[in-house]
Amino acid sequence: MNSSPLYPVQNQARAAVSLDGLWRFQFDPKGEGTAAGWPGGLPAPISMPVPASFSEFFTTHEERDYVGDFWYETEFFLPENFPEKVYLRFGSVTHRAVIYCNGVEVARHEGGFLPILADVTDAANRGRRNKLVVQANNELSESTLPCGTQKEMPDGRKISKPYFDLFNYSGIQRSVWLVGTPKDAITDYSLQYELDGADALVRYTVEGGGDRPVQVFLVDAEGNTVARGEGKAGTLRVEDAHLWQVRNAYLYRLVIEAGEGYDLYEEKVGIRTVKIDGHHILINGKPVYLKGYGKHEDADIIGRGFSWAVAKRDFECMKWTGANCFRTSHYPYAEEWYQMADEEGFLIIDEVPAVGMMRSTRNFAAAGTGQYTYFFETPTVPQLLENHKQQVSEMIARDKNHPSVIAWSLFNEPETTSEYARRYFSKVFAFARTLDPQNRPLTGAFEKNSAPDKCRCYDLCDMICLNRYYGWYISGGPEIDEAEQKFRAEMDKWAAKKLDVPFVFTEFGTDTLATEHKLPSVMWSQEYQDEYLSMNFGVFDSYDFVQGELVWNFADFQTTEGIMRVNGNKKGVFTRQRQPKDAAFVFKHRWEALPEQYKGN
Ligand code: CKX
Repeated sequence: MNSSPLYPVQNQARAAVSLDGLWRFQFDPKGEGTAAGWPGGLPAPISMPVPASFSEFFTTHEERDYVGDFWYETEFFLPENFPEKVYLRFGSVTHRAVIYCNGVEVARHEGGFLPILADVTDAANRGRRNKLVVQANNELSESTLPCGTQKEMPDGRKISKPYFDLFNYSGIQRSVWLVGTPKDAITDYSLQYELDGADALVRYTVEGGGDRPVQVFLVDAEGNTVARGEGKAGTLRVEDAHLWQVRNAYLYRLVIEAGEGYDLYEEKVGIRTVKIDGHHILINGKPVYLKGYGKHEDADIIGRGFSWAVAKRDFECMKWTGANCFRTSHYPYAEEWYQMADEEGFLIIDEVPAVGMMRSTRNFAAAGTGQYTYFFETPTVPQLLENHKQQVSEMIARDKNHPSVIAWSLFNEPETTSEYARRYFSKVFAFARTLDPQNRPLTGAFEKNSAPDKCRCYDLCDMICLNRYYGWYISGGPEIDEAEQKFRAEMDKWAAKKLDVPFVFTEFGTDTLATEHKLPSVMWSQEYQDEYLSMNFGVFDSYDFVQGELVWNFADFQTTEGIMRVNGNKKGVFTRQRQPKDAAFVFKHRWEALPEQYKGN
């Protein structure tokens, strides 16, 4: 992000015009575009919808699996009477981008899952159409997030070799806005909550607005102003506060005004506290057991592109199973997901795109084998660390005001058994601890190699998240009883450590084909998925410190091709078309019966 993290709004002081629609697009396999003058306009473009991943539209391997530079282009009209400052705001461009307005570079950004704000006040012409060109690139490396590499084929074409288990979808996958603000705009705000009997104290800070007087109003759902503050920092007392609760959300509107209507920013906010107390995760002082999913932004045709329709269906399916939480595995999602979670009372573990920190293109198979790849011992680590910190800070800046966000996940399944990893993650955690005004818990998801007697990093976490596949990658099918013994043996070792933190399973699951039934069960059948789940539930229920279960995955999703992937990862509880497998009914049965405060005493 290049400055203000605020989501675009439209009001008497600000403009927000959507630039979503049909753009133009061109591949640049030799990386010649910049020298050939493409920043001023593309020579031979085809049409391309925005937002969407480009891959799923094409009918050839070369286009679908394309790796390298690619360009987008569109025009926008800038009205004469638009507010003084003019920005282009991209929800994200994957994985990196240079933005040009009328041929002039206005922004560049590393990282494919967080916003880019380009100031085009000088570059854009009022009363005219303006050309907007984006140079993007989707190559992976060990110094950028997520991690991976590419392979050059005999014909010179590159293909992606991710160290992670999701298709390397790329493009302009989130909405693009033309944003207008006053010159001394409000650029950010932060909130902290404290409950005082039936009242709530809301501490706020506001940035921007120049020297103008700032006023802050809190307006309830009926439109009544319930608290008012003056100045750029202050405390609002909300009498008899209506709290935002798990699966029972209540949202106020926070209105910030600088000067007399000079600038106005407003957003929905929810009053709630988040705290870890021993083994418990407390929301508003009450323990909550996390029930839900590891997800992906992934759907037919649009790939990783944001769609309100897909998000709506996903929330309806999640609610139907009785879930209350999801992890944004393995990257921060489009902001609209968090807005919907705020409305629905869902809890989010928000994850930075630190996935693939183990040098393996099949790390799911390597996990648990003890394989060690010296990942944190290479010369590119300092640059990786800088990128990691940058993305943690952009994620927290973007998402800090969402009541749905209850924890920050700083990695998924890295190597954690060496002193090098320990040094690396100590720095990431120490940095992250300085960023969140609400001091939400920090965590990360550990795979099986991060065993209780080997892992050097678990004590950095306020809550320990485990990804475990006993009965799938380890001792599957006829060996499921042995899987359970091994699983319990590991859990006993964690128990023996007497760690005073909650544990949450952030992954467990089996690949299951929706077409496959077999009695007695075999691996990949729906019957096996159900048997595996009941074994896992038995283990979760035996340990008080297990305070949540997020199954892998909400829905089947696309991955790189391979002998262990049948047109993608099939661990979905729902199909990729969001229809239930048998397991969805198993979860519905269990989660509807489990009280929100399960294991709360
Ligand atoms: N965890 C043993 C990371 C996810 C994968 C999942 C899987 C692995 C398992 C690690 O991104 O999809 O293999 O299903």
